[in-house]
Amino acid sequence: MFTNKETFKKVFCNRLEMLSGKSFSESTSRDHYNTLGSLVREYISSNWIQTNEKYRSSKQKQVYYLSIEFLLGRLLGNNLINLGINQIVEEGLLELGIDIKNIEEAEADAGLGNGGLGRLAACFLDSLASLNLPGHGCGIRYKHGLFDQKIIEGYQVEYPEQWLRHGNVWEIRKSDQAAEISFWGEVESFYHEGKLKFRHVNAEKITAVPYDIPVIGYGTESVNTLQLWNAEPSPFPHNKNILEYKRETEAVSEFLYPDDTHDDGKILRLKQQYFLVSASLQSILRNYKSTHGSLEDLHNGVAIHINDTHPVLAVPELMRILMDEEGMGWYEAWQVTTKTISYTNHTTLSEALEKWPIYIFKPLLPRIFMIVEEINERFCKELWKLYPGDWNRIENMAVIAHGVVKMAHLAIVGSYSVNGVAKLHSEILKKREMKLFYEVYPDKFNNKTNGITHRRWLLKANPQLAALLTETIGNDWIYEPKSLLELKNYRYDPTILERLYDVKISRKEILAKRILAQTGIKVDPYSIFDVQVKRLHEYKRQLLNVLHIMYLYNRMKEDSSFTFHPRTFIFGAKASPGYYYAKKIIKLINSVAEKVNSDKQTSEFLKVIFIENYRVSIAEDIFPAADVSEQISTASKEASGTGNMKFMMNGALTIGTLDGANIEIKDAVGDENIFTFGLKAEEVLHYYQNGGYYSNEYYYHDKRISKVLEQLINGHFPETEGDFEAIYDSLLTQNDQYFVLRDFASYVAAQEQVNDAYQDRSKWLEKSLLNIAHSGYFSSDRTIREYAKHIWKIDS
Ligand code: 26V
Repeated sequence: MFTNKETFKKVFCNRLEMLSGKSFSESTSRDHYNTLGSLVREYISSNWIQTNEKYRSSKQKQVYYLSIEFLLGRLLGNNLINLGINQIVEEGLLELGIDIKNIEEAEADAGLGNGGLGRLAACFLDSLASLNLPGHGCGIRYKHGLFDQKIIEGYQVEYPEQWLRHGNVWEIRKSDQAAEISFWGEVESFYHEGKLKFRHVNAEKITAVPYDIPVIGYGTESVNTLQLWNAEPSPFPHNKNILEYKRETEAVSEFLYPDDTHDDGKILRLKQQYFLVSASLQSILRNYKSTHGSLEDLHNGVAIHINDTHPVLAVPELMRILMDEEGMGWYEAWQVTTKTISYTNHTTLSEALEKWPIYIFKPLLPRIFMIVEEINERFCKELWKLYPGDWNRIENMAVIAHGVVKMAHLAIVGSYSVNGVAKLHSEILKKREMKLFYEVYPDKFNNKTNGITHRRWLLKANPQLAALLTETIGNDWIYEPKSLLELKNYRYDPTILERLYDVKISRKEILAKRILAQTGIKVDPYSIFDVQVKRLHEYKRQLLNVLHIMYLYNRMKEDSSFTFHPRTFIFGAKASPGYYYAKKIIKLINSVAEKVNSDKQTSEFLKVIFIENYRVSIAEDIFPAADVSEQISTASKEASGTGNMKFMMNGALTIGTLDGANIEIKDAVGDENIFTFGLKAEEVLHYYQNGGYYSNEYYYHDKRISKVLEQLINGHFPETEGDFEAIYDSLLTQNDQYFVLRDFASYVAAQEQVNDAYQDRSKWLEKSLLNIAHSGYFSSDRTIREYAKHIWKIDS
């Protein structure tokens, strides 16, 4: 059906009528989207079946990537490109008078993630399939993804997201493969053939129903699977109120990451984690057993990867199944488990490290808790042998201590590989956060620097740049992104550099149009587009960016001869709904935007834009349009970052701290092609350990700082009624935990370098070209090859 335009058009029109029950002229973009989606799904269905057949018959080792988040975004455009049918489809539709862009816009983003961690999982799926590797995702089919953000009078307001409202063409419900998940109840012991055994009784059961989504690789025939679990009432409910039971059950897959400030929210989140793990393991083991029989050699046929600690209950759950259902003894089960499970850590922020209170964990998951207790006891005994008498150390390393279960400790003890996501982050894990564990298990620890799929973030998001690259260096880079290095040969070629400039301008025009439509503000595509898009968090220091803008504005007002190359500062950020302080920063960005954009004296030079509801689909219009990439976290805090790589690949220059993968970006492009500033990780960590930082000193000694800080509280922003006092206090009274004032002067200086560098157009373009040329290393294909070879031991 996709072999030529004529056949495609015919099939499309027939299917459209059949599916929508409308004539062509009555049909809408959504009808077109559903039609095209269903044709694509049908087109790949035999490959999907054959891939599964092949995996079964060859007994090839499979990887299962367990993740509480998969931030997929839209699938249609990517699937068409990966199948190599985008051109036929686009042209065919055009002949029917349909613009494919409108069809793509009809697809809702699958926003089943908060940010970096969830998007990484989505990039990994694309790379696994494109490298022909047998790797599958296991997740939760949340009814509502990450909230929709509206900005009302400068404040963030959240609305429930509704991606499934119009159905989902990509999923197939597999009710015959449902699994039962048990909560609450008690554990009963009994003897069987002379052995002490345990069983979970009086449990409340819920049903997990899988929805399969095909994961289509670029130019390959294999189609992998993302299996998302939906929580539904079991046909055999517990003896409780049926309505209450239904409501509680459905809540398990209703929302991504429910608020866990209260115990109710905590229970729900732990339920989600066990739900994902238990359903996925039942399915993985059922498949494995159907081809291999016994589970003794599970680790030779299956690798289970846990994306952060959220799925770490895979450790005790696998133990439970192997012992209680398969009859293995502890030792044998532990060998199999710890050879099967591997773990990635994504943050060292202590507030993000999961700890579950026993009073919540034990009643909800009584048998799992027993197993965790046993893991803890055996682990502590081992430690006692290694460090006799060192109570302090053992207490610090225990899986259960002071009334909580430490999920990161369980992950390290229960897995064979622990990796960080950038060189610096992995070193910090080994030398600081997980030092004690590194001493016991030096061989478990390794680094896998993150990556992004160049297919979505370059080939699809920036077809203008992709075409220029292919014309210049051929299309090898699509298959082997390291070939982008070829581009270096053109660094002094004025024709190529000017074409690169034209591409950038054309992408800035596209974004400018979107901004105009959304905000009514006209931005100049010839200004520098300086962009910070990411979750709003104090450590990411959007505040440093805004304070710098306030300073630029002040200087212009004080001194009319002070000018610079016009700059458009663009922000996109969602704050966690309960994160009071982060919401104040969003309000501040919007207040500054209002002031600056409405001032005729400055608005030729300075514009500030807050893009509402930042998400994957909008990101695809933002990265290609950026000149400057803001990666300004407090050094040591950003584990890796992946937005930094998306900007780089689209030719933006980074202004950043030596944090996360910024360091590796700098090593790749060279000092002249990046703007770094600020404290180093060592210095930050030294301050944390030894004190010695007094933010007041910076306030008193730097007039630029005192002026902007006073403006937060002196009525400079009318009608903000004390909104920014919390920011003022955190910087001064609470001594500025993220070193915003400490790095301010150095950030201003780096921004001046950016401005100066932009004046020399060909030099800037050369830097931009070199960033693109070196971005191949940051393709998730490289990352996935490393995971496949060194951790999972899988082949295509
Ligand atoms: C979670 C939370 C939750 C509670 C309060 C504060 C807080 C702060 C941070 C987080 C992040 C959790 C894990 C995460 O998303 N890490 C991100 O993973 C990306 C992919 O590896 C990486 O690029 C980012 O640097 C890292 O922050």
